[in-house]
Amino acid sequence: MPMKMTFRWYGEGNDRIKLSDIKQIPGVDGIVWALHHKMPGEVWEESEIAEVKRQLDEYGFNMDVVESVNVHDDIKIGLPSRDKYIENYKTTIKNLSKFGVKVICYNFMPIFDWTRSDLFHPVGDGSTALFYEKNMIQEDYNAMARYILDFTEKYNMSFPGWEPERMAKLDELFKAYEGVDHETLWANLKYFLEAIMPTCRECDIKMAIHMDDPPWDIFSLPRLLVDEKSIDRFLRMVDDEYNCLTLCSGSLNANPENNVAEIIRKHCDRIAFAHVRNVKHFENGDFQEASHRDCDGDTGILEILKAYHDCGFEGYIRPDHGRHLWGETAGNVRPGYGLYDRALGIMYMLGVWDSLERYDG
Ligand SMILES: [Mn+2]
Repeated sequence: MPMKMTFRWYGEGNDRIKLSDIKQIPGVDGIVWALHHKMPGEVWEESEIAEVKRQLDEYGFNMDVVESVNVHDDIKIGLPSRDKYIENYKTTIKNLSKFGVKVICYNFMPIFDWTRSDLFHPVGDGSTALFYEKNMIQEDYNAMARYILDFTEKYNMSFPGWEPERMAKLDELFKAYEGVDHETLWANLKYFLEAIMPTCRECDIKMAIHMDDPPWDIFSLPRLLVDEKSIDRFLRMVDDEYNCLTLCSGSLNANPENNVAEIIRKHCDRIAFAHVRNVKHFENGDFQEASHRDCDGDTGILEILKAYHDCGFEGYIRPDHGRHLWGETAGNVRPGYGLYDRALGIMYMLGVWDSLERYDG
């Protein structure tokens, strides 16, 4: 069984890319999907899942991977109301299992999901890509939230983890997280996972936590999944085959100290889902996302693919973000999620993989 190539799609009416376009990318078997209208904590109903299944069936795509079922803030903060939301999460897991879902990607980042300071930064060849300017993301969380929310409002687009309903209450949220330090957050993550592991086993669904992006604390909020040591701790903390990783090479390698290929070799059996992305570092700590070609960034894409291949990786894989190309621009493309560069990324990854299969035993 080889690795399984997938492509992230935001759903009918929410993504300009059509399933019929994705169908023309060689090697894609599955769509990484979600019910993006759902707020964290809500139960995903069978009828809603069935509707997506109907759409994917038409093109012969599987729906094995969901990204994301977001975790309610009360679970991360550790409020008494968390048990109610954990019950809802279990119901969602059970409903998803009825449609053959195998992996749930999620994250445990307080308040903010992925964070960037420029969504359309020039790459230098006429294309643009996501950019992180370290100095801009220090103190003023409102300024950064404003930048992202202005964008989503202007282009009538919502980003997972950046729900306007949640962002409107930003000061309140920061207050609620007061006192939640690294150790509290670890304990709350453990509580959540131990509560849902029996359901995951019963439903044969792996929970695959996404790395924190970027992999360091921002705005004094603790972040946990940031390097090899924290990944070791996470896997040991709940040592269960259903407690897995979404190993995101781009997120981890935003810190140049992280050797992604080494982490893959160490924990391949617990990686349920691989995000492959290339990042270019700047000396002052800024970083920019790059094409998947190894030499276009510093992440070591060839080493990463070789590590997966050597380990006999059979999990799900997808190109993570891409640059915006060939007319893709603010207003007609989801930042990081255009069609073209992700399709090029797939062809690069499959090219490397096919060569490894043939010439590298
Ligand atoms: Mn990722």
